[in-house]
Amino acid sequence: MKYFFNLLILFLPFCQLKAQSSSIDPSIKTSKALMDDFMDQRFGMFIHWGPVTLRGTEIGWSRGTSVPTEDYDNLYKEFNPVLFDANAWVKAAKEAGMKYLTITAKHHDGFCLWPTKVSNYNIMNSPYKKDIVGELARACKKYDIKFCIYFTVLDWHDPDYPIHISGSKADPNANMDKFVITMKSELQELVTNYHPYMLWFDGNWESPWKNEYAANIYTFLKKLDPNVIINNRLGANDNHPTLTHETIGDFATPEQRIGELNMKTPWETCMTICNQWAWKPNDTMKTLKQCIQTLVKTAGGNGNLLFNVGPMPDGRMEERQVKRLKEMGDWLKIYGESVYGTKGGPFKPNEAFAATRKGNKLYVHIFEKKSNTLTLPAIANVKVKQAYLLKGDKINYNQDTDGAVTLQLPGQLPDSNDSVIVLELTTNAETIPVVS
Ligand code: FHN
Repeated sequence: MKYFFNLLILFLPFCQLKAQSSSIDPSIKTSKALMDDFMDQRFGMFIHWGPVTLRGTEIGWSRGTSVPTEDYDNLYKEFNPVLFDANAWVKAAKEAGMKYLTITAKHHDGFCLWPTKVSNYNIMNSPYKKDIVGELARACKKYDIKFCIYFTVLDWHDPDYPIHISGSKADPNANMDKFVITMKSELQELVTNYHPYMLWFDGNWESPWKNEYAANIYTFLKKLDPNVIINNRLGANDNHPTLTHETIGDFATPEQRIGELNMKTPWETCMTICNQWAWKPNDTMKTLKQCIQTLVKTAGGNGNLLFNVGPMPDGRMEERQVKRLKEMGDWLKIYGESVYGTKGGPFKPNEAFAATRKGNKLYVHIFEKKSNTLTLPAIANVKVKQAYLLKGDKINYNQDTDGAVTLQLPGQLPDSNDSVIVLELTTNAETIPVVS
Protein backbone atom coordinates (compact mmCIF):
# COMPACT_ATOMS: atom_id res chain seq x y z
CA MET A 1 0.00 0.00 0.00
CA LYS A 2 2.84 2.35 0.96
CA TYR A 3 4.44 1.67 -2.38
CA PHE A 4 1.21 2.57 -4.15
CA PHE A 5 1.00 5.93 -2.32
CA ASN A 6 4.66 6.54 -3.12
CA LEU A 7 3.86 6.06 -6.80
CA LEU A 8 0.83 8.34 -6.47
CA ILE A 9 2.98 11.08 -4.93
CA LEU A 10 5.43 10.66 -7.78
CA PHE A 11 2.72 10.50 -10.42
CA LEU A 12 0.59 13.51 -9.42
CA PRO A 13 3.09 16.23 -10.48
CA PHE A 14 3.22 14.58 -13.90
CA CYS A 15 -0.50 15.14 -14.45
CA GLN A 16 0.39 18.73 -15.12
CA LEU A 17 3.78 17.88 -16.63
CA LYS A 18 2.89 19.29 -20.03
CA ALA A 19 2.33 22.62 -18.28
CA GLN A 20 5.56 22.12 -16.30
CA SER A 21 8.37 24.57 -16.95
CA SER A 22 11.51 23.46 -18.77
CA SER A 23 13.62 25.54 -16.41
CA ILE A 24 14.15 25.48 -12.65
CA ASP A 25 13.46 28.00 -9.93
CA PRO A 26 16.86 29.68 -9.36
CA SER A 27 16.21 29.72 -5.59
CA ILE A 28 16.53 25.92 -5.37
CA LYS A 29 19.83 25.75 -7.26
CA THR A 30 22.82 24.33 -5.39
CA SER A 31 24.49 27.08 -3.35
CA LYS A 32 27.84 28.66 -4.27
CA ALA A 33 29.23 27.52 -0.93
CA LEU A 34 28.44 23.90 -1.77
CA MET A 35 29.86 24.24 -5.27
CA ASP A 36 33.03 25.83 -3.85
CA ASP A 37 33.31 22.86 -1.49
CA PHE A 38 32.91 20.46 -4.42
CA MET A 39 35.54 22.27 -6.48
CA ASP A 40 37.97 22.26 -3.54
CA GLN A 41 37.94 18.42 -3.66
CA ARG A 42 39.65 18.49 -7.08
CA PHE A 43 40.04 14.70 -7.48
CA GLY A 44 37.49 11.86 -7.49
CA MET A 45 37.21 8.20 -8.45
CA PHE A 46 34.76 7.17 -11.16
CA ILE A 47 33.79 3.47 -11.21
CA HIS A 48 32.03 1.80 -14.16
CA TRP A 49 31.00 -1.71 -13.18
CA GLY A 50 28.25 -4.28 -13.82
CA PRO A 51 27.52 -7.75 -15.18
CA VAL A 52 28.95 -6.72 -18.59
CA THR A 53 32.43 -7.17 -17.06
CA LEU A 54 31.82 -10.91 -17.58
CA ARG A 55 32.33 -10.16 -21.29
CA GLY A 56 35.07 -7.51 -20.88
CA THR A 57 33.19 -5.22 -23.29
CA GLU A 58 31.94 -1.64 -22.87
CA ILE A 59 29.10 -1.11 -20.40
CA GLY A 60 25.85 -0.26 -22.17
CA TRP A 61 27.35 0.27 -25.62
CA SER A 62 28.25 -3.39 -26.26
CA ARG A 63 24.59 -4.44 -25.64
CA GLY A 64 23.20 -5.47 -29.02
CA THR A 65 26.51 -4.79 -30.75
CA SER A 66 29.49 -6.93 -29.72
CA VAL A 67 27.28 -8.77 -27.19
CA PRO A 68 23.86 -9.98 -28.45
CA THR A 69 21.07 -8.25 -26.48
CA GLU A 70 19.63 -11.52 -25.14
CA ASP A 71 23.07 -12.61 -23.93
CA TYR A 72 23.82 -9.18 -22.44
CA ASP A 73 20.49 -8.93 -20.58
CA ASN A 74 21.02 -12.35 -18.94
CA LEU A 75 24.59 -11.78 -17.75
CA TYR A 76 23.27 -10.78 -14.29
CA LYS A 77 22.30 -14.43 -13.74
CA GLU A 78 26.02 -15.31 -13.77
CA PHE A 79 27.26 -12.14 -12.04
CA ASN A 80 28.78 -13.18 -8.69
CA PRO A 81 31.69 -10.84 -7.72
CA VAL A 82 32.61 -12.81 -4.60
CA LEU A 83 35.87 -10.88 -4.20
CA PHE A 84 34.11 -7.50 -4.09
CA ASP A 85 35.34 -5.58 -1.04
CA ALA A 86 33.92 -2.05 -0.75
CA ASN A 87 36.53 -1.12 1.85
CA ALA A 88 39.34 -2.16 -0.52
CA TRP A 89 37.89 -0.02 -3.34
CA VAL A 90 37.45 3.01 -1.08
CA LYS A 91 40.92 2.56 0.42
CA ALA A 92 42.31 2.53 -3.15
CA ALA A 93 40.57 5.88 -3.74
CA LYS A 94 41.86 7.24 -0.41
CA GLU A 95 45.44 6.17 -1.11
CA ALA A 96 45.20 7.78 -4.55
CA GLY A 97 44.46 11.08 -2.85
CA MET A 98 40.90 11.07 -4.17
CA LYS A 99 38.26 12.91 -2.14
CA TYR A 100 35.05 11.53 -3.67
CA LEU A 101 33.84 8.35 -5.39
CA THR A 102 31.12 7.97 -8.04
CA ILE A 103 29.66 4.50 -8.79
CA THR A 104 27.46 3.58 -11.77
CA ALA A 105 24.42 2.58 -9.72
CA LYS A 106 22.53 2.27 -13.03
CA HIS A 107 24.12 2.61 -16.46
CA HIS A 108 22.42 2.65 -19.89
CA ASP A 109 21.84 -1.15 -19.72
CA GLY A 110 19.38 -0.55 -16.87
CA PHE A 111 20.94 -2.97 -14.38
CA CYS A 112 20.69 -1.66 -10.81
CA LEU A 113 23.52 -2.24 -8.32
CA TRP A 114 21.18 -1.70 -5.36
CA PRO A 115 18.08 -3.62 -4.09
CA THR A 116 15.55 -1.43 -5.83
CA LYS A 117 11.87 -2.21 -5.34
CA VAL A 118 11.08 -0.71 -8.72
CA SER A 119 12.48 -3.42 -10.98
CA ASN A 120 13.67 -7.02 -10.68
CA TYR A 121 16.67 -6.23 -12.90
CA ASN A 122 18.95 -5.65 -9.93
CA ILE A 123 21.84 -7.08 -7.94
CA MET A 124 19.57 -8.95 -5.48
CA ASN A 125 18.46 -11.22 -8.34
CA SER A 126 22.04 -12.09 -9.25
CA PRO A 127 23.92 -14.91 -7.46
CA TYR A 128 25.70 -12.20 -5.46
CA LYS A 129 22.58 -10.86 -3.69
CA LYS A 130 24.26 -7.96 -1.84
CA ASP A 131 23.69 -4.20 -1.99
CA ILE A 132 26.79 -2.90 -3.81
CA VAL A 133 25.68 0.75 -3.59
CA GLY A 134 24.96 0.44 0.14
CA GLU A 135 28.31 -1.23 0.89
CA LEU A 136 30.18 1.50 -0.98
CA ALA A 137 28.19 4.23 0.77
CA ARG A 138 29.11 2.72 4.16
CA ALA A 139 32.79 2.30 3.22
CA CYS A 140 32.96 5.93 2.00
CA LYS A 141 31.56 7.11 5.33
CA LYS A 142 34.12 4.96 7.17
CA TYR A 143 37.07 6.40 5.21
CA ASP A 144 35.75 9.99 4.91
CA ILE A 145 35.35 9.87 1.14
CA LYS A 146 32.33 11.72 -0.32
CA PHE A 147 29.91 9.15 -1.79
CA CYS A 148 28.42 10.00 -5.20
CA ILE A 149 26.11 8.16 -7.59
CA TYR A 150 26.10 7.89 -11.38
CA PHE A 151 22.55 7.47 -12.73
CA THR A 152 21.63 7.12 -16.41
CA VAL A 153 18.68 9.01 -17.87
CA LEU A 154 18.32 6.75 -20.91
CA ASP A 155 17.60 3.08 -20.10
CA TRP A 156 17.74 0.80 -23.12
CA HIS A 157 16.44 -2.14 -21.03
CA ASP A 158 13.23 -0.54 -19.70
CA PRO A 159 10.30 -1.15 -22.12
CA ASP A 160 8.79 2.21 -21.10
CA TYR A 161 11.84 4.06 -22.42
CA PRO A 162 11.28 4.44 -26.20
CA ILE A 163 14.84 3.67 -27.43
CA HIS A 164 15.76 0.02 -26.84
CA ILE A 165 19.07 -0.07 -28.72
CA SER A 166 21.29 2.97 -29.32
CA GLY A 167 20.32 4.55 -32.63
CA SER A 168 17.05 2.60 -33.02
CA LYS A 169 13.68 4.23 -33.78
CA ALA A 170 11.45 5.23 -30.86
CA ASP A 171 9.04 2.43 -29.82
CA PRO A 172 5.45 3.78 -30.10
CA ASN A 173 4.36 1.37 -27.32
CA ALA A 174 6.76 2.95 -24.82
CA ASN A 175 5.49 5.33 -22.13
CA MET A 176 7.82 8.18 -21.16
CA ASP A 177 5.58 9.53 -18.38
CA LYS A 178 5.58 6.08 -16.77
CA PHE A 179 9.34 5.80 -17.36
CA VAL A 180 9.96 9.11 -15.59
CA ILE A 181 7.92 7.92 -12.60
CA THR A 182 10.13 4.82 -12.50
CA MET A 183 13.19 7.10 -12.62
CA LYS A 184 11.86 9.21 -9.75
CA SER A 185 11.11 6.13 -7.65
CA GLU A 186 14.64 4.82 -8.18
CA LEU A 187 16.17 8.22 -7.44
CA GLN A 188 14.03 8.52 -4.31
CA GLU A 189 15.46 5.20 -3.09
CA LEU A 190 19.03 6.27 -3.87
CA VAL A 191 18.83 9.72 -2.27
CA THR A 192 16.87 8.73 0.84
CA ASN A 193 18.75 5.47 1.49
CA TYR A 194 22.35 6.44 0.59
CA HIS A 195 22.47 10.28 0.86
CA PRO A 196 24.89 10.92 -2.02
CA TYR A 197 26.99 14.11 -1.95
CA MET A 198 26.56 14.40 -5.73
CA LEU A 199 24.46 12.83 -8.50
CA TRP A 200 26.24 12.27 -11.81
CA PHE A 201 23.55 11.97 -14.47
CA ASP A 202 24.34 10.73 -17.97
CA GLY A 203 22.57 9.60 -21.16
CA ASN A 204 20.63 12.85 -21.65
CA TRP A 205 21.04 13.16 -25.41
CA GLU A 206 18.34 10.95 -26.95
CA SER A 207 15.15 12.50 -28.41
CA PRO A 208 12.60 11.16 -25.83
CA TRP A 209 14.29 13.14 -23.05
CA LYS A 210 12.96 16.70 -22.55
CA ASN A 211 13.93 19.56 -20.30
CA GLU A 212 10.42 19.45 -18.80
CA TYR A 213 11.25 16.04 -17.33
CA ALA A 214 14.69 17.24 -16.24
CA ALA A 215 13.36 20.35 -14.50
CA ASN A 216 10.73 18.28 -12.72
CA ILE A 217 13.34 15.80 -11.50
CA TYR A 218 15.87 18.47 -10.44
CA THR A 219 13.10 20.09 -8.37
CA PHE A 220 12.03 16.71 -6.99
CA LEU A 221 15.63 15.87 -5.98
CA LYS A 222 16.11 19.22 -4.27
CA LYS A 223 12.98 18.56 -2.20
CA LEU A 224 14.53 15.24 -1.12
CA ASP A 225 17.92 16.84 -0.38
CA PRO A 226 18.48 20.59 -0.98
CA ASN A 227 22.25 20.03 -0.72
CA VAL A 228 22.73 17.29 -3.30
CA ILE A 229 25.00 18.48 -6.13
CA ILE A 230 23.80 17.60 -9.67
CA ASN A 231 25.91 17.61 -12.85
CA ASN A 232 24.81 19.12 -16.19
CA ARG A 233 23.74 15.81 -17.76
CA LEU A 234 20.21 15.82 -16.27
CA GLY A 235 19.13 18.62 -18.59
CA ALA A 236 18.30 17.48 -22.12
CA ASN A 237 21.40 18.26 -24.17
CA ASP A 238 24.62 16.79 -25.46
CA ASN A 239 26.74 19.87 -24.89
CA HIS A 240 28.47 18.42 -21.84
CA PRO A 241 31.48 20.79 -21.63
CA THR A 242 29.20 23.83 -21.29
CA LEU A 243 27.26 25.38 -18.41
CA THR A 244 24.98 28.38 -18.90
CA HIS A 245 22.40 30.01 -16.59
CA GLU A 246 19.76 27.92 -18.42
CA THR A 247 21.50 24.61 -17.81
CA ILE A 248 19.56 22.21 -15.57
CA GLY A 249 22.53 21.14 -13.45
CA ASP A 250 25.35 22.58 -11.37
CA PHE A 251 28.62 21.84 -13.19
CA ALA A 252 29.89 21.11 -16.71
CA THR A 253 31.31 17.70 -17.62
CA PRO A 254 33.92 17.62 -20.43
CA GLU A 255 34.77 14.02 -21.15
CA GLN A 256 38.03 12.23 -22.02
CA ARG A 257 39.76 15.59 -22.38
CA ILE A 258 40.89 18.38 -20.07
CA GLY A 259 38.43 21.28 -19.97
CA GLU A 260 39.42 24.86 -20.88
CA LEU A 261 40.64 27.31 -18.21
CA ASN A 262 37.41 28.70 -16.77
CA MET A 263 37.29 30.83 -13.61
CA LYS A 264 33.55 31.54 -13.90
CA THR A 265 31.61 28.27 -13.86
CA PRO A 266 32.37 24.91 -12.20
CA TRP A 267 33.49 21.99 -14.33
CA GLU A 268 34.82 18.47 -13.92
CA THR A 269 36.66 16.41 -16.53
CA CYS A 270 35.81 12.69 -16.51
CA MET A 271 38.49 10.42 -17.94
CA THR A 272 39.46 6.75 -17.97
CA ILE A 273 42.72 5.44 -16.52
CA CYS A 274 42.64 2.89 -19.36
CA ASN A 275 40.72 3.22 -22.64
CA GLN A 276 37.41 1.55 -21.80
CA TRP A 277 35.05 2.78 -19.06
CA ALA A 278 34.18 -0.76 -17.93
CA TRP A 279 36.88 -3.40 -17.38
CA LYS A 280 38.61 -4.74 -20.48
CA PRO A 281 41.29 -7.46 -20.32
CA ASN A 282 44.78 -6.06 -21.16
CA ASP A 283 43.42 -2.58 -21.83
CA THR A 284 46.09 0.10 -22.28
CA MET A 285 46.67 2.04 -19.07
CA LYS A 286 47.90 5.64 -18.85
CA THR A 287 51.46 6.27 -17.64
CA LEU A 288 52.04 7.92 -14.27
CA LYS A 289 53.19 11.07 -16.12
CA GLN A 290 49.93 11.15 -18.09
CA CYS A 291 47.90 10.61 -14.91
CA ILE A 292 49.63 13.30 -12.83
CA GLN A 293 49.78 15.85 -15.64
CA THR A 294 46.09 15.27 -16.43
CA LEU A 295 45.19 15.97 -12.80
CA VAL A 296 47.43 19.05 -12.61
CA LYS A 297 46.36 20.52 -15.97
CA THR A 298 42.73 20.02 -14.90
CA ALA A 299 43.36 21.80 -11.58
CA GLY A 300 45.38 24.40 -13.53
CA GLY A 301 42.24 25.02 -15.59
CA ASN A 302 40.21 25.46 -12.36
CA GLY A 303 38.45 22.09 -12.76
CA ASN A 304 38.05 18.74 -11.00
CA LEU A 305 39.16 15.37 -12.34
CA LEU A 306 36.84 12.34 -12.05
CA PHE A 307 39.24 9.52 -12.90
CA ASN A 308 37.71 6.19 -13.91
CA VAL A 309 38.67 2.64 -12.97
CA GLY A 310 36.85 -0.46 -14.22
CA PRO A 311 36.83 -3.31 -11.65
CA MET A 312 36.90 -6.94 -12.78
CA PRO A 313 33.94 -9.40 -12.82
CA ASP A 314 35.17 -11.08 -9.61
CA GLY A 315 34.94 -7.76 -7.72
CA ARG A 316 38.63 -6.88 -7.56
CA MET A 317 40.23 -3.80 -9.06
CA GLU A 318 43.24 -4.66 -11.24
CA GLU A 319 46.43 -4.53 -9.19
CA ARG A 320 48.17 -2.41 -11.83
CA GLN A 321 45.36 0.20 -11.68
CA VAL A 322 45.48 0.28 -7.86
CA LYS A 323 49.29 0.65 -8.03
CA ARG A 324 49.04 3.53 -10.53
CA LEU A 325 46.52 5.28 -8.30
CA LYS A 326 48.79 4.77 -5.27
CA GLU A 327 51.64 6.39 -7.22
CA MET A 328 49.38 9.40 -7.83
CA GLY A 329 48.58 9.45 -4.11
CA ASP A 330 52.30 9.35 -3.24
CA TRP A 331 52.85 12.39 -5.46
CA LEU A 332 49.90 14.18 -3.84
CA LYS A 333 51.29 13.41 -0.37
CA ILE A 334 54.19 15.74 -1.26
CA TYR A 335 52.51 18.25 -3.58
CA GLY A 336 48.82 18.06 -2.61
CA GLU A 337 48.71 21.63 -1.24
CA SER A 338 49.25 22.82 -4.84
CA VAL A 339 46.09 20.96 -5.98
CA TYR A 340 43.47 20.65 -3.23
CA GLY A 341 41.51 23.82 -2.42
CA THR A 342 43.37 25.83 -5.06
CA LYS A 343 42.07 27.93 -7.92
CA GLY A 344 43.34 27.37 -11.45
CA GLY A 345 45.32 29.92 -13.45
CA PRO A 346 46.21 32.69 -13.94
CA PHE A 347 48.12 31.08 -16.83
CA LYS A 348 46.48 28.75 -19.34
CA PRO A 349 47.90 25.23 -18.82
CA ASN A 350 50.29 24.16 -21.59
CA GLU A 351 52.72 21.36 -22.37
CA ALA A 352 55.54 23.03 -20.40
CA PHE A 353 53.75 24.26 -17.27
CA ALA A 354 50.47 24.98 -15.46
CA ALA A 355 49.63 27.17 -12.48
CA THR A 356 47.38 26.92 -9.44
CA ARG A 357 46.98 29.39 -6.59
CA LYS A 358 45.84 29.70 -2.98
CA GLY A 359 46.08 32.87 -0.86
CA ASN A 360 49.38 34.65 -1.61
CA LYS A 361 50.96 31.52 -3.13
CA LEU A 362 51.22 30.90 -6.85
CA TYR A 363 52.19 27.28 -7.64
CA VAL A 364 54.05 26.82 -10.92
CA HIS A 365 53.87 23.19 -12.10
CA ILE A 366 56.78 22.40 -14.41
CA PHE A 367 56.23 19.34 -16.62
CA GLU A 368 59.54 19.37 -18.46
CA LYS A 369 62.75 21.35 -18.36
CA LYS A 370 63.31 22.86 -21.79
CA SER A 371 66.09 25.23 -20.66
CA ASN A 372 67.77 26.51 -17.49
CA THR A 373 65.18 29.27 -17.14
CA LEU A 374 61.41 29.52 -17.35
CA THR A 375 59.85 32.93 -18.07
CA LEU A 376 56.25 33.30 -16.96
CA PRO A 377 53.85 35.68 -18.77
CA ALA A 378 53.76 39.17 -17.20
CA ILE A 379 51.30 39.64 -14.34
CA ALA A 380 50.71 43.35 -13.78
CA ASN A 381 50.80 44.89 -10.29
CA VAL A 382 52.04 41.68 -8.72
CA LYS A 383 55.33 41.45 -6.85
CA VAL A 384 57.11 38.21 -5.98
CA LYS A 385 58.52 38.16 -2.44
CA GLN A 386 60.32 34.81 -2.71
CA ALA A 387 60.46 31.62 -4.78
CA TYR A 388 61.28 28.07 -3.76
CA LEU A 389 60.67 24.45 -4.71
CA LEU A 390 57.66 23.11 -2.78
CA LYS A 391 59.28 21.09 0.05
CA GLY A 392 62.66 22.13 -1.39
CA ASP A 393 65.36 24.73 -1.96
CA LYS A 394 65.18 28.43 -2.75
CA ILE A 395 64.80 29.33 -6.43
CA ASN A 396 66.56 32.36 -7.89
CA TYR A 397 64.45 34.59 -10.13
CA ASN A 398 64.15 38.05 -11.47
CA GLN A 399 61.04 40.10 -12.23
CA ASP A 400 61.15 42.82 -14.85
CA THR A 401 59.22 46.09 -14.81
CA ASP A 402 56.16 44.71 -16.63
CA GLY A 403 55.89 41.89 -14.09
CA ALA A 404 57.30 39.01 -16.12
CA VAL A 405 59.11 36.56 -13.85
CA THR A 406 62.07 34.51 -15.04
CA LEU A 407 62.88 31.50 -12.87
CA GLN A 408 66.37 30.00 -12.71
CA LEU A 409 65.65 26.27 -12.79
CA PRO A 410 67.82 23.81 -10.82
CA GLY A 411 70.12 21.47 -12.74
CA GLN A 412 67.86 18.53 -11.90
CA LEU A 413 64.12 19.03 -11.32
CA PRO A 414 62.99 16.99 -8.28
CA ASP A 415 60.06 15.25 -10.02
CA SER A 416 60.05 14.14 -13.67
CA ASN A 417 56.24 14.19 -13.82
CA ASP A 418 55.60 17.59 -12.26
CA SER A 419 57.94 19.75 -10.14
CA VAL A 420 56.28 22.56 -8.21
CA ILE A 421 57.82 25.98 -7.62
CA VAL A 422 56.08 28.29 -5.16
CA LEU A 423 56.05 32.04 -5.80
CA GLU A 424 55.07 33.90 -2.64
CA LEU A 425 53.45 37.19 -3.66
CA THR A 426 52.85 40.46 -1.87
CA THR A 427 49.14 40.18 -2.81
CA ASN A 428 46.39 37.56 -3.01
CA ALA A 429 47.21 35.32 -6.00
CA GLU A 430 43.55 34.33 -6.41
CA THR A 431 42.58 37.84 -7.52
CA ILE A 432 44.99 37.97 -10.47
CA PRO A 433 43.02 38.15 -13.74
CA VAL A 434 43.60 35.30 -16.18
CA VAL A 435 46.63 36.04 -18.37
CA SER A 436 45.54 35.31 -21.92
O1 FHN B 1 27.69 6.65 -22.66
C1 FHN B 1 28.39 7.03 -21.50
C2 FHN B 1 29.64 6.23 -21.35
O2 FHN B 1 29.35 4.86 -21.28
C3 FHN B 1 30.32 6.65 -20.05
O3 FHN B 1 29.47 6.38 -18.95
C4 FHN B 1 30.64 8.13 -20.13
C5 FHN B 1 31.24 8.61 -18.83
O4 FHN B 1 31.18 9.99 -18.79
N1 FHN B 1 29.42 8.89 -20.36
C6 FHN B 1 28.67 8.52 -21.54
C7 FHN B 1 29.34 8.96 -22.82
O5 FHN B 1 29.38 10.37 -22.82
